[in-house]
Amino acid sequence: MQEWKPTACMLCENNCGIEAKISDDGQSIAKIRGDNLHPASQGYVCQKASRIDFYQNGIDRIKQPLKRTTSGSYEEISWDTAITEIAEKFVAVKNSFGGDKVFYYGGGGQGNHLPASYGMSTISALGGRYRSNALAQEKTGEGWVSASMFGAYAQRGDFENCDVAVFLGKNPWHSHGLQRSRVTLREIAKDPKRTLVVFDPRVSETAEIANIHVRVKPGGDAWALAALIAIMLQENLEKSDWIKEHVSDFEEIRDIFGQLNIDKYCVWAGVDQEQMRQLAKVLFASDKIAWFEDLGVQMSRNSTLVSYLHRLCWLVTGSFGKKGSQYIPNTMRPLMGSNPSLAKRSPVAGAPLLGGMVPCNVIAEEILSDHPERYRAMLIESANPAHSLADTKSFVKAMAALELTVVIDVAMTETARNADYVLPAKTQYEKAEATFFNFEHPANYFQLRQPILEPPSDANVLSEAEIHARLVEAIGEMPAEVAELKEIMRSDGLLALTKAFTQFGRDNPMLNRLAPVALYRVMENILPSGSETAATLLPVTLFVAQNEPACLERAGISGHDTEEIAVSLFNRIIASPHGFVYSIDAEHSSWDRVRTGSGLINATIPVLLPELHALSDGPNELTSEQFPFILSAGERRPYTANTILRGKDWRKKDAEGALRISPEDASDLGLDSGDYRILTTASGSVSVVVEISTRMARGHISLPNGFGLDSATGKDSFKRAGIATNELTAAADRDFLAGTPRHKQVPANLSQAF
Ligand SMILES: Nc1nc2c(c(=O)[nH]1)N[C@H]1C(S)=C(S)[C@@H](COP(=O)(O)OP(=O)(O)OC[C@H]3O[C@@H](n4cnc5c(=O)[nH]c(N)nc54)[C@H](O)[C@@H]3O)O[C@H]1N2
Ligand SMILES: Nc1nc2c(c(=O)[nH]1)N[C@H]1C(S)=C(S)[C@@H](COP(=O)(O)OP(=O)(O)OC[C@H]3O[C@@H](n4cnc5c(=O)[nH]c(N)nc54)[C@H](O)[C@@H]3O)O[C@H]1N2
Ligand code: SF4
Ligand SMILES: [Mo]
Repeated sequence: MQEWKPTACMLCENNCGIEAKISDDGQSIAKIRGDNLHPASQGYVCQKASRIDFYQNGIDRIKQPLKRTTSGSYEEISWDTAITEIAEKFVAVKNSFGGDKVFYYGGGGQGNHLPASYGMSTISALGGRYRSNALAQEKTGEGWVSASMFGAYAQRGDFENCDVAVFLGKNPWHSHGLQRSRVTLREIAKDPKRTLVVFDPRVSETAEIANIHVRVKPGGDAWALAALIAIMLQENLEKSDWIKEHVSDFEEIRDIFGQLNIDKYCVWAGVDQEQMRQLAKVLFASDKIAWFEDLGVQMSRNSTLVSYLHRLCWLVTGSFGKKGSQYIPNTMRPLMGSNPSLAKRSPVAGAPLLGGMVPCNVIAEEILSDHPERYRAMLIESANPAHSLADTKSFVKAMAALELTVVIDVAMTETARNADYVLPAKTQYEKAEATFFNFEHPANYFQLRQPILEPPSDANVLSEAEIHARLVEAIGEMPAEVAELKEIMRSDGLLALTKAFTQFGRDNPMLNRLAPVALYRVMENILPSGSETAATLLPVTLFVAQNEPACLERAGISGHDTEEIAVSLFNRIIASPHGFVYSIDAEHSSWDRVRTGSGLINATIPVLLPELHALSDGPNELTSEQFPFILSAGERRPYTANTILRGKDWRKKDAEGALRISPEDASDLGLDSGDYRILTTASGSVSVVVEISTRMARGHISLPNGFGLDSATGKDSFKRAGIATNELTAAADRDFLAGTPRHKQVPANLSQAF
């Protein structure tokens, strides 16, 4: 067995640092342990980390470039043929319809964000404008609300130091999202001076240990939060001095909530009014409250409005910009744009491009129209939208309607199986990789993982950096400056290159747009072997050096000018395979990142006020005689990891992904665990295995996320494990503004298996 090598787990956004031992044949990851030297995870891992060889040696791994034949099967082609044909076909689409008709989807999963920058180079070379990824089916509403109130993406809470932790539709025991999640949750729950609060219709693993579990009705969060705010304002339980100092336009909010009928709202939310009043007192008594919203409210009724009400809770309780509360971290790259304007729209549906992204739920609809501005080609990378987006059937149909679809992935996914070309990428353990999910505060970290394995000898695979560099060259757009920059790097080093790159970029904006592929070509064979895919980080370090030099300096990264600081940071990244702290915030840093002009937080978002008023009409009934259940289509469980791990052997339990149902409902229907039933929604019908679970409330049923993948068993035969939830969902069932899907409340029916 070889020695331990530092890397990271890529099965969820935490990206815990791990150390891996490679088998003697150099082909597989044989042993895993938490990496004590990782600055954020500090040795922590959950039960899934040990499963990552099911990714590295996944059953559906692709090893050669593939082209779809007229019969629908795939033939292996050479890289030269693939690159030449794909470039020609993209250019033909550009010439016939315009480069903005080439759509980019994906670019990064839970553990890899470098491909997106390389992919955007290909799109920029074609003149593309429209893009999207999974964020535009979960976090764009939250991002836009944050941008409207804070002028920045304000999302994170300081759970380590809080006295009260509030989770809205979030089950961090399994889904994580905060570092060392289970350790932190246990510490809060056990400390009599601290309070763990969970809003969830289910007794989730987090709710189970919570001190206050608000068992809201599915989709009832808007009424629950509105009632909570109203209680605090009507009973003078708000932090009024803090509000005066930090918030603008709060009086309008006070008026709205001053008149709100708390009794009715609690009934509509399905919550106990006494419990809400007790919670209001707990919040008023605390000065350190950390909050986290996730899919339970973001893929839910009133999703964007709930993100707003959630942030109003921060204001009423004074939960921002101080220890133990909400903060804005100094990230390497902002995950989402922070422009609250609704002016930019998608070309066919006219949907606002929140965070610059087309809402996932409108993509297929736009392609399947006869509108002259519809997209004509798509490049899909590190994503599986034919499985992960609402209404699989429409997405597959949309792919077929395009002139060209190209998928870049490590596995033959459900999406790849519908593409014209499939390009095989190196895995995240065969190239240097990183994520921009670095959200810690006050000390923030970054980890560039070096490759720990060679690709299998029969695999003809490339990194995304190399694939896109070749595509941009074949399109004929590789910037001419590359040769000269390479010479400068060779003769005078990285600092000279950085200065020349900045200077050349001023004269040629295209060099900036294509910087990732250009710098990759400049630095290949010069950067330490294996690190070359990190080239795209140079402009990122310039960005951070420009914007946050004081935070870098506190972490010991400094220089005489921006380029020197950037180079110092870049060198540290390359030399720190365990990850390192690159930024330390001051007490005021979050406030410095509030970009509203006045420095105050905006309490009102005019577009959402009609929605807020409309709550007084009460909720629409979600169920009916035809569909008496509310299905949550996609819950995180111990052995789910989006669609990163394929097949079922990696799961230690729940291999089929059972439908969970309450004992009361099961008894009404005469059901036992292990029985099969037909589950029907307005979009489809599937056969499910049932598990009776005391976690579920009456009327609420739940399926896990990431099941229903079709793994190859032969050339054209597949085996499916579990339910592909998006065969049951509808793209039109979405938020009025962000377009985010309402997967947590799909009306459904259960009937006898035939
Ligand atoms: N094990 C595992 N971890 C993961 C992932 C994975 O696939 N597997 N995926 C990662 C990804 S991409 C993401 S985005 C995160 C998501 O992380 P979470 O959002 O925590 O995951 P979910 O289990 O989908 O939903 C959280 C909770 O919402 C509750 N819920 C359902 N309906 C409602 C409602 O109407 N109101 C409220 N308040 N709650 C409701 C559910 O009962 C559930 O407990 O997890 C990440 N981590
Ligand atoms: N009904 C329903 N639908 C959902 C959800 C739900 O709860 N319910 N959850 C949603 C959420 S929150 C999310 S985030 C999405 C996730 O869905 P997607 O964004 O589609 O992503 P993943 O399932 O994480 O798949 C990642 C893909 O990247 C590939 N990959 C892995 N490593 C590499 C690499 O190094 N290079 C390349 N090129 N590819 C690589 C994997 O093989 C896989 O195909 O699903 C969403 N869909
Ligand atoms: S799946 Fe577990 S070990 Fe892996 S990154 Fe997430 S929390 Fe860490
Ligand atoms: Mo997600």
